Amino acid sequence: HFSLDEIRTGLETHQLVLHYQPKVTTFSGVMRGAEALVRWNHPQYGLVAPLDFVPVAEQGGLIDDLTDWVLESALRQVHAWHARGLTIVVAVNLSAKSLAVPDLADRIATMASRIGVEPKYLMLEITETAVMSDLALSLGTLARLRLKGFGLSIDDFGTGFSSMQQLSRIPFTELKIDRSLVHGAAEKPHLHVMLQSTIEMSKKLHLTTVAEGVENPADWQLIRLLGCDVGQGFYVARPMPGEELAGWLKQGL
Ligand code: G
Ligand code: G
Ligand code: NA
Ligand code: MN
Repeated sequence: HFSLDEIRTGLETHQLVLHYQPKVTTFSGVMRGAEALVRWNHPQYGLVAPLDFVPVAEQGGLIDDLTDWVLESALRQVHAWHARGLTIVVAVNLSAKSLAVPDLADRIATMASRIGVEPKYLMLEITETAVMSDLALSLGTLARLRLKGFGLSIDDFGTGFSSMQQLSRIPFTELKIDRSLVHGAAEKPHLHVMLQSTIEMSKKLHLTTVAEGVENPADWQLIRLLGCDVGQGFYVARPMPGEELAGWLKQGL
């Protein structure tokens, strides 16, 4: 595992990269957006997965610098896509630790305006567990982000224990159903039932519903049938470098 100093050096020497995974409308197959996923292009170990360094950055107080780098890069990328006529929304993952910093909403708004991206083209993904672990602390930041016009997505939904009542207090615009409820749902009745009721609840809360971890055509057909708005997963596309996305789009699903 990596030390905080190694990660800081990686960040400062421009070794981090973002890959983007398409989020596609189930109805028409049109790409709605893309989720930015950080990787560390390590000189010795090659592409290192976020789980091998993001938690260390969170523990060691480096997460705000890392998040700023991710936001800056993702906003520049979405600006470049827009300039080429590709009007999509970019999604960035926020950790619970970043939400606790009071000026986060202002920092993001300043950055987006400097780069020239309207708030509606940035979606912030926050896991259900991160939000619920300290709702009082996160709520202010989330409300400010929403007021400024950024999208808010509740990520990995279905792995935590939040109630519909709690959810309705947070100004989310999107709900992403965790892949543990999606993968294999076409063949497993218990998953099918949980997926269906989660989609129904999301619709009652007027949220855009996204299924993540769609890996095969049967699960893709099922989420369409159940009225899930958007799908994401290896069946649609793997995360890819930003420059490859336009080419992938041209090729079609
Ligand atoms: O891309 P991959 O499946 O390896 O991502 C694993 C986990 O790392 C996911 O839970 C994802 O949300 C998280 N992750 C990816 N990119 C970022 C990032 O830029 N910031 C934070 N905080 N988490 C990220
Ligand atoms: O927790 P989060 O939703 O941010 O996780 C995103 C991670 O899930 C990324 O690391 C991405 O590589 C991974 N991922 C994306 N699509 C699929 C899929 O269809 N199946 C599996 N198992 N993982 C996926
Ligand atoms: Na995510
Ligand atoms: Mn997820």
